[in-house]
Amino acid sequence: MLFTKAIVRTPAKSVINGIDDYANEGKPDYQLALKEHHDYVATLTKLGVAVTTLKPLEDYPDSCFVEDPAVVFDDFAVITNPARSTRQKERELIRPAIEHFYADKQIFAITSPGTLEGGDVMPVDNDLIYVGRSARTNRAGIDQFTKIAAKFGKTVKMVPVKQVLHLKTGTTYMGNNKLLVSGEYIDSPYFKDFDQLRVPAGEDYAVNCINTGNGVIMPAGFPGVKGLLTDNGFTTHEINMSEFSKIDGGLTCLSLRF
Ligand code: CIR
Repeated sequence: MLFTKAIVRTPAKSVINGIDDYANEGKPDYQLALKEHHDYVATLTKLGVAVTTLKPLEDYPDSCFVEDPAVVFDDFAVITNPARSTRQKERELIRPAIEHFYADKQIFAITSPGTLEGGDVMPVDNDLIYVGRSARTNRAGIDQFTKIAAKFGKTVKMVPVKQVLHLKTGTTYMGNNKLLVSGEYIDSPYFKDFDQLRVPAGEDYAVNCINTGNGVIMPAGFPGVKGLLTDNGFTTHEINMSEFSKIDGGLTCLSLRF
């Protein structure tokens, strides 16, 4: 197993008003989003992950995307500083759950003018962490994060994010030097040392996958990516993500994994 625990937050009814900067496919259906979220939790659980489910927060439409307000590692956690005003308070609201699991460990925080969202943080093996410089994560945020990570022997490499929301909207790490890449990250010099699994055109959304170490969770309906993963020796588990994709959310965004 690459992680044994996960924190998720049930979508609130307000999820229909989540930020939609990219997808432009209409509003999510609340009931269907709930069902998809339920299937997500069930799949994690089936794969041996102990899932903690936090209560929905009506005042925060994007609060089910718990990956963004915190970043968690084995030995420390960081409360981030989401860039968009409607997501700012999520940092305070995730804190109690982080304090619960990191009671005997150090918890840090990114502060203004630094901004950083967890969707931009992609740890790989060997104590190396890639962090996207995006519309949501700025230089000051990355500088703060780099200093925190250095205390734990981790190196941060900054990668520009130009065409997608977060770094992990464009690439996710599958372990063993295998990197799923789409769009701007295909053959990118930033990732030249990885064994790149190139997502076929038209299936970019499915680049955002989770390797549990016990099977890869991927969005349903992307046969090219499924084939790519299967050919590389991964067992896949598909989840319908139709409603979260309408508000730019991928699989990784829906959990904190540690
Ligand atoms: C947002 O725009 O903030 C949300 N609608 C989607 C957040 C997706 N999070 C992620 O990729 N880690």
